[in-house]
Amino acid sequence: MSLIYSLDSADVLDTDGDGLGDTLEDGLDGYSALNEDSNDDGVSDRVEYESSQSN
Ligand SMILES: [Ca+2]
Ligand SMILES: [Ca+2]
Repeated sequence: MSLIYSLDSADVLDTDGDGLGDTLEDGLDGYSALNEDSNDDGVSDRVEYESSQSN
């Protein structure tokens, strides 16, 4: 599984600026590539995503 959220690559678009690439967010349930806090709970998508991956 390839996790592409680094902005080091010029190929990664991040429209909402949360640090997760558009392609990654488009492929995940509950994440919007146009909203840095897709579920509006005050925690950015990147923080939630990294938390969900840290096992
Ligand atoms: Ca994003
Ligand atoms: Ca959130």
